[in-house]
Amino acid sequence: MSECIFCKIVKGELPTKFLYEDDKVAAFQDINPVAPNHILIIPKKHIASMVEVTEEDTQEILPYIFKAAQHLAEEFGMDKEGFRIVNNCGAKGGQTVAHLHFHLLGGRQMLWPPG
Ligand code: DGP
Repeated sequence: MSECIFCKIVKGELPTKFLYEDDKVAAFQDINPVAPNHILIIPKKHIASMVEVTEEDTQEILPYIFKAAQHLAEEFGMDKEGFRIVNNCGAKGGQTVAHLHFHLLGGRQMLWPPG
């Protein structure tokens, strides 16, 4: 778990500017943005993926993810134009970092279906 790159970011071991932070979650720019606004929102606690989320997490952490997303959407002017939140889960879901994270995407027209 100490090798988890997002845990290292949370611990300050990889210099990363937080765009939002509270006791439960942190948010920062994606290193490989696919939209003009591409922010990752993560729990500070290590949770490998959506399937590892416990009932306690749904009460203690997930509300803070939504709070962060709302705050950031407003701050970056996405609340008026619209935005997308994505969670990739597991291999077929396209997850590449095994620490739960939500992509907050905006600043361009989103397409459907996603690839
Ligand atoms: P996913 O494919 O859903 O697991 O998304 C992982 C994202 O994490 C991907 O868009 C790139 C991003 N990422 C990976 N390593 C780093 C890092 O060290 N810093 C930042 N800011 N983003 C990272």
